[in-house]
Parts: sequence; C-alpha cells; structure tokens
Amino acid sequence: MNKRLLPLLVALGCTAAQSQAQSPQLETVVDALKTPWAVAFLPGGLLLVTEREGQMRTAQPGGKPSAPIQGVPAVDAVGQGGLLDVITDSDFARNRTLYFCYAEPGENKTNGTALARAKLSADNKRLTDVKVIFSQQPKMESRLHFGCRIAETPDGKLFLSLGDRYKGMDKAQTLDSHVGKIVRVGKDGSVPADNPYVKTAGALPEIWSYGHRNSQGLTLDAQGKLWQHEHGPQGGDELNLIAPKFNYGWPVITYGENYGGGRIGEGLAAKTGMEQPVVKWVPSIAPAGLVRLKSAKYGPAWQNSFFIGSLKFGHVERVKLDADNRPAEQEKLFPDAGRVRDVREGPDGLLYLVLEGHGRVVRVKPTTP
Ligand SMILES: [Ca+2]
Repeated sequence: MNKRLLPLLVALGCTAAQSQAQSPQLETVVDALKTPWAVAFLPGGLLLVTEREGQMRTAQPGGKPSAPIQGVPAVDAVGQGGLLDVITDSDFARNRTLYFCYAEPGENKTNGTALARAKLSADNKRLTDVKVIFSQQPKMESRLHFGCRIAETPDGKLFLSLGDRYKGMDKAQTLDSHVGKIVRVGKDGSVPADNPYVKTAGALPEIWSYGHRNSQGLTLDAQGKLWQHEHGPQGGDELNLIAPKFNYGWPVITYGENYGGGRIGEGLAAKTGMEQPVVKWVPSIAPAGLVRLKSAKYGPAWQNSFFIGSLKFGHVERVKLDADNRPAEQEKLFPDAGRVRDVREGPDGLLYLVLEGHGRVVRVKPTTP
C-alpha cells in the first residue's frame, strides 16, 4: 500500500474493513471464573489464573477451574484492589517460581501494591516459599489506581507498574515515593546497581520511570523494549515507550480532563522534559492488558502489532507502528468481548484474553488459510 495513503485510510477507518477479511474467532478455554484479572502459562498447556477477590487457580483448556491454590497472602479486595497480575519465571519448568502482585493491606485502612515471589508445588495445589520482594511506599487509604503489571527481563529482573492511587497524583512527579512509577527490581527484590536513580539523593532506588497515572499494561517486545499503557483521566489514555529516568508527565501534562469536565493543573498537553505518548486515545478506551505479538500465527499483519484490551468499550485494540513508532494501523477487534482485563501471548503463539465480565479466558483462533 502507498505509505502516504495509509495514515488517511487509518483516519477513515478503512484498514479495519480491510483486515476484517481475516475475521478471527474467539473460543472459550476456561469459564466459571469470578472477576479474573490475569492469565499465565504453565507447562503442559495448563493455565494459571488470578481472580481479583484473592484466588489463584489452574485450569486445563476446556476444563474446569481448580480449587483455590493454597498459600496466597491476604489481599485487600476493595475497589480496584485485590489479587491482580501473575507471571511465571522464564525458567519455571526447572524452578517452579512465579511472581504476582496485589493490593497489600496496611495499617489504618491503608494499602499499596506489593510484588511477591513464590514456588508452586509440584501438584499445583499450593504456594510455598512466599516472599514479598517489593512493597509500594507509602501505603495510602485508597480503593483506586493500583497499577500492578509485571514484566520479566531477559537478564533476570522484574519491572512493575505502580498507580498514583488517585489521591496521590502529585506524588507521581516526585522521586521520594513509589506512587505513579515504574520500578525495576531483582528477582529477590534487590535494587539493580544500574537503576537510574540509585545515586540520586532523596530518590527511591527502585524507580525506573515516573509521571505515570494508572498502568495496567506492561510488556517487553521481541527487541527488549519496554512498553506500557496507562489510563488517562477523562480522555487521554496513552501507549508509551518506556526509557529509564524519563518523566511521562502525569499530572502536569495530559490529553484528558477531569471527570465531569475541567482542565487538570494548567491544562497542558506538552512540556519540555516530559515524554509524549506514542499513541493516545481521546475518548478513553480504559486499557488493560498489553502484548506486542511475536508469533506469526495470525499472519504478517498482526505480527508485531500491539493488542490492548478495552474495559470501557469491551473490545481489543490492535495498533501497529511504523519504523518511526508512529501509528500506521489501528482497528477495533471483537466488539462484543465485554470488559477485557488481560491480553497475553501464550507459549503456543496464540493470543489469550481475560474477559472479566464473562468470567472467562478465551483464545483467538487463527484463521486457516
Ligand atoms: Ca503521559
């Protein structure tokens, strides 16, 4: 296609019609879940699912969810909080290790996002060696904006997204808290010596980037680049390419406005020293779950595309960038999916969606050529 024509077609929504020729279908792999939040993958095709109220379960595709796995710590299942993300260690088959994050209860009705490491017993029925390796500071009395997505790096570290707790938005711009940040820690919770703020007086050493609002999407692509999306306020959801030490602007710059109208702060959308999003959504889609598809199972158009769940409209957004990281293709898939909380690429190269409202994990069937 003519490269100059493509942005126009995107603007007119024509690329959506073009790719609908593929019409991929969803198939349910697990149902009867209660408010599922994340899905991870165990050997032998087994799925590992979190439910926000505090349960972790396994299930074979097509089978029923297991009884709750024992040993999950107490979570603060209030508002948007609870048991949230889970991933398996890249060497899980050997070390049985997984990482999960959740709303950790504190004193006097406070809570905050915590990251824990555990081993899953050989019979998949209980967690052992559970250790909290990171706790967001300070804890706050809030039911909102926990962030809480985890990504493992090839060199054995963990990224974790941390929300602004709604009432702590101004802390997103200061380095003396974990509010509105992405942090990087070792798998034992240690601080990597090359984290960007380890030598900055007054800064918390786990901080990787700052100026974030509420991020429920975090992923490393095939090139090792870290991508994140975050909820804007009313309008202004963002997809960001994350680099260490950078300031992503919240709440000083935003493309959104306050709920019910009215500017935020000085009403700025850009400022020197603050990063611009790669993609922005006005109105908001309420993004949750993020993957940049590595596999070729769905053909070249989808490979290397981002897939992003929408809580608000109940679809999956596909975004493909050009060589300069500008959106070249953008379309809405599965418009009747209902609230999409997580999007993952399985070890089989297939896309898996967590449908919160339907209590299901579904798989996107590749179209047969
Ligand atoms: Ca921003």
